[in-house]
Parts: sequence; C-alpha cells; structure tokens
Amino acid sequence: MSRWFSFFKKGFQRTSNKLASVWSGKRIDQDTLDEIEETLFAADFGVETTEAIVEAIDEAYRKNKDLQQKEGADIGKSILLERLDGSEGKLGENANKPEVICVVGVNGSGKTTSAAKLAKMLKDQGNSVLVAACDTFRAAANQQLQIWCERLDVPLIASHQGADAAAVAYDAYEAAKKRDADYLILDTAGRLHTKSNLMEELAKIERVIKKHDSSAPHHKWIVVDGSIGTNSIQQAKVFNEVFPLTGVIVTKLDGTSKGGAIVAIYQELGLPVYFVGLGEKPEDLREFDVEDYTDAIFGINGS
Ligand SMILES: Nc1nc2c(ncn2[C@@H]2O[C@H](COP(=O)(O)OP(=O)(O)OP(=O)(O)O)[C@@H](O)[C@H]2O)c(=O)[nH]1
Ligand SMILES: [Mg+2]
Repeated sequence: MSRWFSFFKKGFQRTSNKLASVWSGKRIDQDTLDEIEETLFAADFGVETTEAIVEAIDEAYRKNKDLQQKEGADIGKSILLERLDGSEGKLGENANKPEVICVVGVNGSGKTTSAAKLAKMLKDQGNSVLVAACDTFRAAANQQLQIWCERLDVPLIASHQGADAAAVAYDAYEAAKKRDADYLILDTAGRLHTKSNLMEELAKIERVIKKHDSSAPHHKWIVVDGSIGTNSIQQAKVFNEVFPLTGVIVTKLDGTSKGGAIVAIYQELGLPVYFVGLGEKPEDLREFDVEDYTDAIFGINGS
C-alpha cells in the first residue's frame, strides 16, 4: 500500500465506501451507473466532472455489456487523473532564504492549524522555520498560534491584538533573515474577499515583504475547507481575483468531507494543491498526491 493511500482513504471514507459498494456485483449495469452518478455528485465533484465520468463508463458499457467493475473504476480514475493533470503543488528545493509562505482564506478554514502543521513538517525535514502571527485581528489568535509553536518548538514572531499585521510581517522577515531561516510562514486573519479594508491589509503585507525581497512572498496559498463543497470554491475563486494566489491547501478532508471538492477547486481555480489537511493533529498534513487520491476515491486499493 502506498504511503498516503490509507490517509486519503480514511478521509473520504464515505465516498470511497459508497463507490466500493457500487462495484459489488461483477458487471456494470444501469443501476451501477445511476449510483456512480449519485455518489459523485453528492461527493461535491460538480455536475460536469460527474457527467464526464458517468458518460465515459456508459459509453464503454454500451460497447461491452460485459464491462467489469474494475474496468469501470479504471475509466473513472483515468478521467479524474486527466482533470487533475498539473494539480500537484510541489514545494521543491528551497531557493530563497527565507522562502516566504503566506496563508490566507476565509474565517475558520484552517489557516492557523495548517500553518502550524506545515511548520512542523518543514522542521522535521531539517529546515529552520519561523512563524509569524499576522492575525492581529482576533483576540485569541496569538495565543492559539503560540500554543502550537510551543508544542512544536518552532519560533514565533507576534505582536499585540490590533497591531499592524504588515508590521508583524516586516519584523518577522528581519528576524528570519537574522536567524538564517529557511522558511517564514505568515499566518493571516480570516477574512471575506468582500471586505475591502481587510483585503487591502493582505496587499500591504505583500508590499512590505517585497521591501525585503522583491520575489517574496514566494507562495500565497489559500486555505480552503474541503468539507463545505461548492460554497468554499466560490469564495476561493473571488478571493483569487482580489488577491492573486499561487496555490491551495485543502483542509478537513477527514470526518464529514466527501472528497470531490479537490477536483472542483482545481478546475475552478487552476491553482495547484500543495497540501491537504486530514485531521487536527500536527502530523495530519500531507502533500497532495493525485494517484493516491484518485485510488482512494474509486475504492481502488493502493499498490
Ligand atoms: N478535522 C479537521 N479539523 C481541522 C483541520 N484543519 C483545521 N481544523 C479545525 O478547524 C478549526 C479552525 O481551524 P483554524 O486553524 O483555527 O482556522 P483559521 O482559518 O485559522 O481560523 P480564523 O483564523 O479564525 O479565520 C479548528 O478547530 C481546527 O482544529 C483538518 O484538516 N481536519
Ligand atoms: Mg487563524
């Protein structure tokens, strides 16, 4: 079984089990097709992708009434793979010191948790990491990040509530430079793309970071709650128009998530998915792996 397969599988258990049970007879029939359609649609894949998969399996079925389930699953998987072509974000070799990652998004999407998990992952890989609490808006924000950073033994730069978020980012960059840090992660306050003063704050953070390094922030990732489907995709889309992004972290794919949001997010935004959140623990962040993801969706055992 491949590395992350079981994590993905755990994440989309509902969709995965449902599709696995669809393949309970040997051959595909009309009922199977209906159930695949229902399951994919309910799993937030969106109408277009759902139809494309069902039509492709249907076409193969009409040509071959003896079409086996495994063949049907393979057809579905190949369509997903096609649609996810280029969707894997790779952090790659660190070319900048510090490489600046800015996480943004609407309230409660999982920014702070993901920033902390990411700090842990990068630290575990041998990097020196600094985190900046640029959420100066919410009273408990600093404290939340402080608890995480203490737990993970990662240095944190923070200020007081109501402080200028861009000033925190500026100071954090200086501190990161001084420490020769490999990565600087900026956690920002949750905001709606419609709040222009808050969106301007992000632009300001970007401007002050650029005073230090004109190529920074090197990554501007939106953290999207993968369990709220089309709603979160629309939010991310407009966010990207106001504050252009370079990638996505999809969170909360454990629990109630149905998994399909990743495909819809990639199709709508065209931005690579770097990481996925599959729980609340520090280690519950994974690099996005298309093969494992599609296998898990189609209930195909990882190999
Ligand atoms: N199950 C699950 N919960 C998550 C995941 N990521 C974050 N959470 C939870 O979601 C809630 C919100 O997470 P935060 O990291 O505080 O979200 P945020 O985007 O920083 O929120 P604001 O700063 O208030 O906008 C917390 O209870 C987290 O534990 C995930 O991948 N899976
Ligand atoms: Mg937060």
